Amino acid sequence: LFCTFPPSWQYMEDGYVVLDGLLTPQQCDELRQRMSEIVDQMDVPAHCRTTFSTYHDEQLKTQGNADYFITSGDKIRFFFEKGVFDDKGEFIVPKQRSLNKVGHALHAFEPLYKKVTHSPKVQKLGLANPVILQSMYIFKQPRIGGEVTPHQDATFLYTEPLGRVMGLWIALEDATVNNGCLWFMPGSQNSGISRRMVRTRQGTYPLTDFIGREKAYDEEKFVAAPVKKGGVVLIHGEVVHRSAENKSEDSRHVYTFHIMEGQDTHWSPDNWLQPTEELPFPSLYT
Ligand code: AKG
Repeated sequence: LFCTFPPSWQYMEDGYVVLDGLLTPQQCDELRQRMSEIVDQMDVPAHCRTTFSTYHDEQLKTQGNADYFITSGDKIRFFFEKGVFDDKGEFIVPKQRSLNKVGHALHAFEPLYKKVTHSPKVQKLGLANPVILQSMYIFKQPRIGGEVTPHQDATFLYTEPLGRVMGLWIALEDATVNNGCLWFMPGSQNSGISRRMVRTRQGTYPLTDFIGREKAYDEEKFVAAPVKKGGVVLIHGEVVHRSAENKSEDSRHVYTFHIMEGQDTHWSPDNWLQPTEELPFPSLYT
């Protein structure tokens, strides 16, 4: 992936780079404020409300979960932390503290998010035919924000050739070692991918499966990437990264989205995420 905006040698060398000041603190606060309104108004999905007293109910709930996820590419949907509902589907934590993430089309349907995604600074990345694949708001809630195990984004967003996907991960609050910042294995973007998530045959459950396995990575090879509020991490699609649980009292909100260089790139029809009539992958330049 060729870029002119970032100090690209570091991105090429390490597979990621942290850049300060993509957004002003005020822009970060506006995005957070808007998300707080979205959460206030959210409809909790039915499968989260289903009580599972029998094996059959549990199956239905699992399938509901899978359907809700796989059709979320062109919608704004809600994904929760574990243990935030009681067995009747009522919140046992404050609603605003219950979510793991919101995804995957904030960039298309929420004007403030759309504006940031297509902002001049992002357009200066210098890609030929960039398209936006997906977007997420990740909360990493105080005390209950779950860990994200080591992975490569190309596991979920596979292209041929590889090397055409970049994540932008924008800190809307300071992301620190304490509240669950990202950790990277520098240089790990150069060895291909170890695992792919693929759609299974239509009409069968589960809806997705993995080909291959994540490797066992040496903990010591990961380097923390703290980011100041308003800063961004550019993430190569094949760099191995993770984030720890958030056991602190501070949240760690981020807005993140993925761009693909669409020129001479084949988007895999086996990926969970597919462009739809409702939302073809929009060009970064529109
Ligand atoms: C991803 O979305 O690929 C991440 O690794 C995000 C992890 C996080 O925000 O903690």
